[in-house]
Amino acid sequence: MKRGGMQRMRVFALAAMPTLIAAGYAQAGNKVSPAEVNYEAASSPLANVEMYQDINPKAPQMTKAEFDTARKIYFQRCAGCHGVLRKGATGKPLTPDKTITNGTEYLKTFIKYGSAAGMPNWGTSGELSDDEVDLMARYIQQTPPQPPEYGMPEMKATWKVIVPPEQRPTKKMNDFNISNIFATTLRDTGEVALIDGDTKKIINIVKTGYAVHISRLSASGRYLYVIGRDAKVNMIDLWMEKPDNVAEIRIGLEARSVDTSKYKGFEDKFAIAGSYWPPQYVVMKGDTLEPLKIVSTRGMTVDTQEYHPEPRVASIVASHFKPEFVVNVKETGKTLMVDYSDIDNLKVTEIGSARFLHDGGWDSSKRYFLVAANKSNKIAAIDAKEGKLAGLVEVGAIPHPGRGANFMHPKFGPVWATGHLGDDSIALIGTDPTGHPDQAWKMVETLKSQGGGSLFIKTHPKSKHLYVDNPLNPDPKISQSVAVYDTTNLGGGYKVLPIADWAGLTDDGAKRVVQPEYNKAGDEVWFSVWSAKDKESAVVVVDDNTLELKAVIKDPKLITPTGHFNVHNTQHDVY
Ligand code: DHE
Repeated sequence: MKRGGMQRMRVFALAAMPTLIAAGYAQAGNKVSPAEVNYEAASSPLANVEMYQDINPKAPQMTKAEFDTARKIYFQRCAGCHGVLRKGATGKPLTPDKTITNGTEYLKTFIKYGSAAGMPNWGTSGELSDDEVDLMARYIQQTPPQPPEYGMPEMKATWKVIVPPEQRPTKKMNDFNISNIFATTLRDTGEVALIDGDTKKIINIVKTGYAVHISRLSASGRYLYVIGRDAKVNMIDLWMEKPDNVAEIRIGLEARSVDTSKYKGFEDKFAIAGSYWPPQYVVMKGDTLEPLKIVSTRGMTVDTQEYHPEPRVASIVASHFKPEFVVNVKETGKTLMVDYSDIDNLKVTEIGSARFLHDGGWDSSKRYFLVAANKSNKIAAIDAKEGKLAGLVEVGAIPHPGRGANFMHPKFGPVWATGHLGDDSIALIGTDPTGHPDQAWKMVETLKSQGGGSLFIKTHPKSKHLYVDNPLNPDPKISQSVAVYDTTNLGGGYKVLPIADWAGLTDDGAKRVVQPEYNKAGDEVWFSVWSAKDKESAVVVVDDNTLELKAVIKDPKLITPTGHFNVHNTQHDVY
């Protein structure tokens, strides 16, 4: 199998596709775009986990060695869309009741040629050989192997307090302007770069988990929590002379989200992390990461009310209104308001909205959390004060806001914006039920963007600009640039900034421009220019007043930069 993964856009050989396939899945509706497949087909850490082979006499035979090879490929290529237990998510369910009925030959054609509904052409694109296609067609007829569970003993076994709280500094021991530090994800090296936002110099490169995903700040702004796809949480103390890890733990086998308690009286007290596998979340001590309470998210889906065995934990945020974490569960389509004021007698309010919940952010008042139910093409607005669903808004195809963007619309008052992975629209949603009740939880306007494949959108209370990236757009002109709107003149369209060109990279990397992030003052915007591990990447800083290039940060250690998190803006949820 060739490895190119995220860096290589797959060719969709629809012309060569047999009619049976075109008829089969195209009719099923719910098309999956190539950008989406590319986005979700990242390798899962579960590829390296040993699993039990359950022999099903009705399925084609496989040796243990064949089963293990196929399982690896499945978790590297397929699990992101079809699910760990093959129950289906973005991709169709691949459970034996369906696959055995289809039979090996049908499945082989499907895997080799792909489908009009978005299944990649794994065979004709050269990613899988004919033998591997045959192997996978037989594998998906076997009983799905279940990865092991991961409870308190496993967590405790990986938990390390590198510097105990009593040995940590009692005051800030460095001269950095901590609130303007950026934590930049170095995705493929499993590290974060801590970059001084004032001088643009790298302070430290800190080892974290595999394919590190996001960073979040403690309420005080002192501790930075980083989570990797392998579910490793690292805690970095920004008061140290050279900020570095002070504690770490592995909270599961695969994960994406972490946050910390922010309600008055609970600042820095708790951390929480949610995992994809096992489907659960864990509340930890904020200063040591000691695991305190693990809660499973397995349960019924919001719509058909059927049992789902692997509802993954997507975004988590800390409420500013109550001592609660807002935990968004993907496959069940439910938001859990987890009250951390008494974790021995845990109270959880379950708010149903729509499947498959992913990422989101607060409105400008920080009372409402807007979360993308991406396969339902909806945004759910969760009222953190009342603990209920405030609205469910129909938007474009596969909304992907990151944290979204809040600004004052000249006509409709406060709005929150999201871009989309599946189309070229930007949805503006009214968020002020008191001042603008007619617009609240409605899509008041859509803007046209450069194209689909957008992941992140950003503005700042002090800026009149709205930046929209398109890193997964198949056209390099679009994926390597960013569109900027003037929020005081939305009818004026957008200006395109050639961010990747400004980076001045000489090789032929993908140079995807990803995730706008403001500095603390709100007068600079940082972007990653993301190329493969063996290519040069960079961080480009734009002057928000002039929309001109301000700085390019390059370093041989800046390998695969993706997200960046400004301390002040992440700590205070400024976006
Ligand atoms: Fe992310 C946020 C899951 C692929 C960069 N990503 C999130 C969140 C989730 C998630 C659940 C919300 C966390 C929160 O707020 O608590 N991401 C996933 C996936 O499941 C997916 C689709 C595939 C995978 O296998 O991981 C995926 N994500 C990516 C990427 O390919 C990106 C572009 C590059 C990378 O670093 O891997 C990427 N995701 C990000 C970033 C955020 C994020 C930068 C945080 C945005 C923010 O502003 O807070």
